[in-house]
Amino acid sequence: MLKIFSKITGWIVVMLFLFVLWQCATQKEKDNPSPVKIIFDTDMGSDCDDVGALALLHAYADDGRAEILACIYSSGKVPYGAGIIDAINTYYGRPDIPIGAYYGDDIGDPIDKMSAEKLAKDTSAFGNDIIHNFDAEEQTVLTRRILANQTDHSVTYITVGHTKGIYDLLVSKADSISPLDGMELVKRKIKCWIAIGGTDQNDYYNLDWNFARNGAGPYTKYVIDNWPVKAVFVLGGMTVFLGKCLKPTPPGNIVRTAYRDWLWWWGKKTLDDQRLSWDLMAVYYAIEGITPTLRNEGYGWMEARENGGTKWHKEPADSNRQLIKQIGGTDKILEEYFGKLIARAPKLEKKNRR
Ligand SMILES: [Ca+2]
Repeated sequence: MLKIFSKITGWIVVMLFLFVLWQCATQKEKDNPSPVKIIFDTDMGSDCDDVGALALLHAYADDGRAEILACIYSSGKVPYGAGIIDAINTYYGRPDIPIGAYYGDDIGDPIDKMSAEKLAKDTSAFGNDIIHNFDAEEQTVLTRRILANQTDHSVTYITVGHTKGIYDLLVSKADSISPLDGMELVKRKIKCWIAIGGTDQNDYYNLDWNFARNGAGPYTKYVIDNWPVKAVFVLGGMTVFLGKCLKPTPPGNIVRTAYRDWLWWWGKKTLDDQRLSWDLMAVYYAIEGITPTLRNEGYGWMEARENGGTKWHKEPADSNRQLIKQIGGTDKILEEYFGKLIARAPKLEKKNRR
């Protein structure tokens, strides 16, 4: 009897020891997270949630949880997106983050809904030295160079806009930057593509803004059909509203200015009227993975038509295609969480490009 008792006690002690070890390990990871290496590809200027998403990414970078390798503005129709990206990066004390842009004008929102030109040209207020897309490096030259210099399978590529940037990368040829063509470079260096786009509906083809509209359809189809590593489609943020959180921030805050200007354009609304948060969800998932506000819908595949939208299928399941959804009833939690992060003062001092 005594023998059995001491055996059970010994087992409990071992389990407790392992549990304490696990707790220490997860706490250590929490305290010293290795930053997620990010390329952030956006249709900045079309909607203020891109601004919120980049602000969120900077907040994670301030906490040591993200490293922003590059920002890409892959929608050229309103050619001042790169300027706003530079203004945001400068505000957060990271004016040297490389910015790439698409030089064409066949993709993207044709309407400047955020006074993008005015914001990008207001360099005395925001300190940016990129104004027009042509001031930024060509997008594929930049993505190829950034990827070539990273360790294998280490980069997370986020798209919160259209698919022209990631398409151009995928079809790029070997060159003086890398002997690998785009497909091989992606296979070698990118761990995952995380996108805001597509649908979880099984009964119709969704013509969503990022994947199907604004000239993106054919590029989306190619990328979705040929993307050689993991792709995660994130759906959510539709009823997560932000704007009020920015009211206490200083007037020189580009995030606040962009939300204010976009809301004013959208029917003379103010920060109190707020704006939804699609794009922030991709950044949130990229850095934090599955949290109590997100559900893993599992593997499947995204069907894309050239000009007919996308549709998610659960079968046959492809382990390189995954759908993540916001859990219902979590809007307020996310509003508070995102709101604190995007309104927080930058940890680095504002400085101009070296
Ligand atoms: Ca966007």
